Amino acid sequence: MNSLRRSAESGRRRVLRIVGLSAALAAALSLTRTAGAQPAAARRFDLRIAKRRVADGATTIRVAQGEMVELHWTTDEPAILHLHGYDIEVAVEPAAPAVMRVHAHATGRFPITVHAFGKQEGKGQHDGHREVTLAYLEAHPR
Ligand SMILES: [Cu+2]
Repeated sequence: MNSLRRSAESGRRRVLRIVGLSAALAAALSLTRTAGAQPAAARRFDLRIAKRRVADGATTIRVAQGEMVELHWTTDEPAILHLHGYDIEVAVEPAAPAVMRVHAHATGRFPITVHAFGKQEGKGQHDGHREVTLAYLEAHPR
């Protein structure tokens, strides 16, 4: 009877130890992830702007919440690109492709607009210029 109780006790302790271990492991994993020592493989999307729109038609980029996403932009004309919501702005030129790197932590549908075609610098966003929506980033809940 006594030994039975003791083995039940040690079994419970073992379970506790395993739970503690996996918690530590999870903490270590999330630490390396936030430290960026080993960046999670990003999902890459290639987008080509031609004649002031996204060529090849794919204008909705669907990802899952929490994914690392890379939008690789090429263009036939200088442009300032703005991903709304995440508020990421990049300048892209024919000779200089641009990458938007997004950790899709927030769900929703976010427009990617051009602030200025033909300009290399985009100071003063939403400065009265009409924005052209090129595409949407959709981050879906897991
Ligand atoms: Cu904008």
